[in-house]
Amino acid sequence: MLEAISELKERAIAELSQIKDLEKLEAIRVKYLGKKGELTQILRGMGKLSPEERPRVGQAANRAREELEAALQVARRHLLEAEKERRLKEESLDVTLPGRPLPRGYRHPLSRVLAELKDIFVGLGFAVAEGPEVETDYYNFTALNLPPEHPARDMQDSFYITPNVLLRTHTSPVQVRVMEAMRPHLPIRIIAPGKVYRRDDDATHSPMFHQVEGLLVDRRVTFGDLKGILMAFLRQFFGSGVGVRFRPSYFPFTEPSAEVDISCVMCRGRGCRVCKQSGWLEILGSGMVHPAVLEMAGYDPEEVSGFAFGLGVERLAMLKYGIDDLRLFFENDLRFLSQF
Ligand code: 2NL
Repeated sequence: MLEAISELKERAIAELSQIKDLEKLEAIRVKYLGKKGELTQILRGMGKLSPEERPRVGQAANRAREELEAALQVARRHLLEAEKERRLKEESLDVTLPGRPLPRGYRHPLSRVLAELKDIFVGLGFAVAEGPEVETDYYNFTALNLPPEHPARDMQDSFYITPNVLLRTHTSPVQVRVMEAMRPHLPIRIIAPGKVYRRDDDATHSPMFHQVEGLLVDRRVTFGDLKGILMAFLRQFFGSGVGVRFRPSYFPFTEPSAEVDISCVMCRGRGCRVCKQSGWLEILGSGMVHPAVLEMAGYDPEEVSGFAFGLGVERLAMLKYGIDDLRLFFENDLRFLSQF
């Protein structure tokens, strides 16, 4: 019987050394140590043994059980270890692989032009000022010397929230607010970029568009200063060869006033559809700040003077990139936007 135990143990260990997976291991455990396993059968047969033999066989059987259990344990650990190694190898990440590229984004053409305008004017010594898009009629009209009967004040032309509150129709109110806030500090040298709103909607007009206004207030500011700054700006934005002309004009908030034309960027002044055969493009409005505007903001027009100008960002972007329909800016069609 002792031989049978010893033989059984050798056989079980030999079988264990061959196995490749945990199911096989379990099968071996059941086959030898299970309720109906071979070793269990042997123990059951011990009743037939003599009292002298019984303890020795019992001890041998128990030791065989312990050894087998230990061998099973070792084999199980090896199998688990091998399985882990295999998975580590199979599931390993190659961190040196290049990442999946994200689709490239694009700057909106209006954002690009706006950024370029800011860069140029900051380079000329101007600070960037912002303010509310919902304004009182005082800041939007009255403080800018816009008379009560002016058409821009009409509900037909502007978006009113209440009789005294509306969406700003230009960024001038920002400049009025800065003048008030800075007084008596001089000079004031700012641009006011941002959204403005007017009741217009067709191929060349959008109810929301972007404006950049500029303002310089100091002692002894002249029309020559205005001309110098605008020439420097236009040459940087359109190129040093651009032709520029100043035409007398009228705005309620400037006196004298001038509109500024550049030589047509499409035909270089020869005459085309864009410039309506004139060779010139109207690009901005400007003038010396009206004394009444300075006075309402708390400045003595005998002591200080200033110039101001205003331009439309969409129009500049259309000329710079040869865009012929204003609505493209607001439709968010990627076929258009991905070109910038
Ligand atoms: C245009 C004309 C202009 C101004 C805007 C201004 C602002 C203050 C005082 C005086 Cl606070 N003037 N702004 C002056 C002249 C022209 O804009 O055609 N814009 C698109």
